[in-house]
Formats: sequence, structure tokens, C-alpha cells
Amino acid sequence: MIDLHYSATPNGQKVALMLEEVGLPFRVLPYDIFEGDQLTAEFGRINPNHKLPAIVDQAPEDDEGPLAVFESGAILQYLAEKTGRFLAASGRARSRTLQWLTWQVAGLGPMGGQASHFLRYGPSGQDYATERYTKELERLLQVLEGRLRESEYLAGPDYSVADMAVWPGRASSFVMGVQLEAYPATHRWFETVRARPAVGRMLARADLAAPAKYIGRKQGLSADEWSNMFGARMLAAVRQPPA
Ligand SMILES: N[C@@H](CCC(=O)N[C@@H](CS)C(=O)NCC(=O)O)C(=O)O
Repeated sequence: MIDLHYSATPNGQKVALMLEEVGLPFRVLPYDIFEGDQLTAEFGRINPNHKLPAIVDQAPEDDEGPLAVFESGAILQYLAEKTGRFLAASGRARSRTLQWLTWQVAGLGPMGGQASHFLRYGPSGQDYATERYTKELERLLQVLEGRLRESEYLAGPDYSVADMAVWPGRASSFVMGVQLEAYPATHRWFETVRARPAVGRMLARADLAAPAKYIGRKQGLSADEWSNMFGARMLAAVRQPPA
């Protein structure tokens, strides 16, 4: 059994999708990040970075007790290695998959996240930051389009964890005004992945669905929500007492 510490955002959906793909039994432990559920000391013992998603594998191969894994890219790789699926064991195919997986978690994900932050939550007048991150997001989406023009899936002819890392963010990119139709190869790939039974199962599960307040949310955070996600409470969760 895998415990999925989950918030219904693209990062959480990457892991939910992989769990649906490989068919490992999992239970969803929901976190409301606006309410600050991620800031507890208990969750900090699972993920010292206090972000979702994280998993706890209750039956890891080494038989040494429950194993916590955080960071969506590391979780995808862990589950791929545990099941022997969606990541080649060695060689060029493995390297290509890890390159595109890392490109998502180190590039597209964070840059899209910053663009989303300034477009949706930043106070008005942040033109430099908004332009910087939306331009970088556009650049990365062009890189994605170029790759998918030459290759069926991100890592080559086979669907892999790299596709699972990218797909959920593209599904929600409308909140930033990104029209997938403007990227024909990405659109073709998006629909191919969308047609997979595992994606259908994930999207049909009520316990994985985003609550209404997550969808298309723009500004209007309460002072408490702001503090939990971007302010003093967020910092207090990781601040160390003086030695
Ligand atoms: N690099 C991390 C990013 C995780 C992340 O930023 N998660 C967001 C939800 S998408 C979160 O937990 N936000 C709550 C917060 O920032 O306090 C990963 O890939 O797992």
C-alpha cells in the first residue's frame, strides 16, 4: 500500500496518474494547501520541504519499514523503479526519460509556477516579474512543441514518466491563458495521453478531484491563506530555533 499525501494540483496529479498507470494500491490523504495542512511538524517528517505531493511506501522492497519519498520527480522515478514500468532500466532510453523528467521538474514546472503566481496571486504592478516568467513559460512551451513535433512522446516512441510529469500542467494551463490549440504537436500528444484509461480513471476519482476553490483561482486570498502559502506561517514551518 502506498499513502499518497496529496493536494489536487498538477504536481499531485503526476503521482496519482503514475499510481493509476501501474495499478499499485494507494490511499489518498488529502491536504488543503490554502488552509496550511502542509505546515505541520508531522508532515515535515515525511517531507522536510512541506510541499505536496509526497508518498509513504508501506511495503518497500528492502523490508526496512515504511519509506517516505518527496519531490514529484523523485517519486515518479521511485515508482518506476519499484514496478519496472515507464522508465528503461539503462541506456539511452533511460537517459532521455530522465532528461525530460528533469526538464519538467527543474524548468517547466517552476517557471510555469512563477508565471501562475504573478498572473493569479501577485498584487498588480508586478509587470517585470509577470513578463519575465510568462516569457520563459512561452519559451519552454515552444521547446515542448519542438520535441513533440519530432517524437511521439517526450522520451521517444514510448510513453514514460516524463509524459506523466508534463501532462497535468498542460491540462490546467488554461488558467494562465495558454491555448493548447496554438501548439499543434503538443495538442496531438495531449489528446493521446488524455485517451489513456489511467488518465480517465484518475479524472473520474472524486478523491483526486480539485475542490472548486482551486480552479482558476485569482488573487482574493484571505490573509490566513496568504500566510499559509506565501508568508509568515509558511516560513515558520521550516525556521530552526537558534542553536
Ligand atoms: N518541486 C516540488 C514542488 C511541490 C509544490 O510546489 N507543491 C505545491 C502544490 S503544487 C505545494 O505544496 N504548495 C503549498 C505551499 O507552497 O505551501 C515537486 O515537484 O514535488
